[in-house]
Amino acid sequence: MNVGIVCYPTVGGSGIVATELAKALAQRGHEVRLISTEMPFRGPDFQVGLVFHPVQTPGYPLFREPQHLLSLANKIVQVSRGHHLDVIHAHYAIPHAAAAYLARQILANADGANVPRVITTLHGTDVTLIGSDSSYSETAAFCIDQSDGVTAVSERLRADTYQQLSVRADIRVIPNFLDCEIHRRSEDVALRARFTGDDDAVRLVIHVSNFRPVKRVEAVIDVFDRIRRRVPSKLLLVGDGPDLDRAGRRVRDLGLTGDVVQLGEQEQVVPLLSVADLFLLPSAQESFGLAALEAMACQVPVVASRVGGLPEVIDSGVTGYLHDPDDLDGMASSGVAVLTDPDRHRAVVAAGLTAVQQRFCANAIVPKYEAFYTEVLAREPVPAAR
Ligand code: GMT
Repeated sequence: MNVGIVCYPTVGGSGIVATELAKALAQRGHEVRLISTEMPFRGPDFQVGLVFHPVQTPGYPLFREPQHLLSLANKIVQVSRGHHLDVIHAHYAIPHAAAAYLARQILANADGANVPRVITTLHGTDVTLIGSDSSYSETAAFCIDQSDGVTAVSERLRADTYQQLSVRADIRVIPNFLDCEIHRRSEDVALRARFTGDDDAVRLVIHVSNFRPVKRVEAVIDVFDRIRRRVPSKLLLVGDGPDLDRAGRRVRDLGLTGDVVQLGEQEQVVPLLSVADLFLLPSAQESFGLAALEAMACQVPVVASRVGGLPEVIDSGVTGYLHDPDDLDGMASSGVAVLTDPDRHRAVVAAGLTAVQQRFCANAIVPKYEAFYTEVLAREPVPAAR
């Protein structure tokens, strides 16, 4: 199949999932075209069957804002014409579903036959935060409905989409996934010693995110503060984003500078997760929580908020721990319990790893996307407007 995958290149789960899907589809013999403004974060090295098409958006003195939607739609049309795309798979509705819709209209009007089908994957904030904002809700709902197929990364996001947008499309749930060959614990003793100061008693707590407000990084620091009063520990902060400064301020205010290591944006998270003992994710919202899944795959127990799709990823008390977002004491208690009881730590880690291997590895999920493409291609296309 010829598949065009449209995604954001920036750090964020939707771009990572789209890129992993592109790599996996190419490995399985499909011709895949990755369409984005730049090579996505964790983008592929050279791989047969996978080509990157950058989107350029020229400025003009008259424009106060870049016309990205138009240049993206234009690029999709060109790639589709040049390479006979069967499917345009838009990851994150805004504005990718709109660009894909516009491209399909152009192709249908100009070329008639061989018009690719548009599939949109909803990732979370494209519905729950941005999509449902009254500045975008009408266009977001329209473009989602105009897709030939729609998927969501969790049951919760599917339900939220119907609740928050006037969408009628039949939404298929296909959960996120990992390349489980890559996401596996491989502990580097020297790296761990760098963070623990070679003190075996010190536990390593980690948080990986894009430091947006929805991640509640101050809550990460507050939970860590409660933990380190009871267990000697250090906190590794991995990532960058608008709230990194707030996190730094909170660290200073609480006098934790010596116990918190800021590692900035890191493309390779597996080595860091592999030395960690506990992952904190007290987000306000997570449609899925890919970061939690990555931690579980690397045998790190997760303490997270009971929000969005996280209960579909973490079975609280079995494969990790979920608490109400404001229950920072509860999160700290679960963290302390798992850090101070080696049997409990081993059991949670083993159950988490089994859950990942049974439900969330690429070999279980990528065929679901392939089957969905086939199903959508067999359906009547959404008629093009004239
Ligand atoms: O964190 C964000 O706001 C960005 C967004 C993204 O596109 O990366 O994350 C969402 O998509 C991920 C991949 O499907 C999910 O794992 C995240 O849970 C989801 N984030 C939120 O819902 C806040």
